[in-house]
Amino acid sequence: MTDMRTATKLRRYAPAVAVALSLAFVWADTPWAQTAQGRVIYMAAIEPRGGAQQDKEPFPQTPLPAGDGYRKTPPDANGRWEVVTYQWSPGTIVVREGEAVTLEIVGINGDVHPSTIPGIVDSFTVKRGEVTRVTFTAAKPGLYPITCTKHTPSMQGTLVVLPK
Ligand SMILES: [Cu+2]
Repeated sequence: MTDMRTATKLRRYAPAVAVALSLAFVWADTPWAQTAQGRVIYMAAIEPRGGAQQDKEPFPQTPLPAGDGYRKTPPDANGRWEVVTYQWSPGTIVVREGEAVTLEIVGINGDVHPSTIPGIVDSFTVKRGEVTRVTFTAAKPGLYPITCTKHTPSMQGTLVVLPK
């Protein structure tokens, strides 16, 4: 009889339990539930841009270094030329050995940035209009490049891990 009653109760509460479980999963998926760990360092993928009128400032013929990190466009129909570069902002970040760190990186310019911090984080991707959180504990002091493998060579920052 006890088993029967338990089974009836389970059947009665099953829908409520299902709703509670699905709400819990929805909540876990919302950005404000994804708590950052340790110290949060805010970064952005940016694309500083400059340009000039050909008649005032001639288009520099010297090519920029190869790689998608630099782009120079010759004068358009109105005589305006432009130059851009992709970068991390800030370019240098400093943490302490043993510190738990979260990089919260927003994509501002460029559709996608496939990236790595060799020896610290194998790979992560920053997308425009989204925030990517990269969490790690800096185990060993040293200098580590923060590299976007698409926008070479300019989109490379430095992670400085200070000894304790
Ligand atoms: Cu990039």
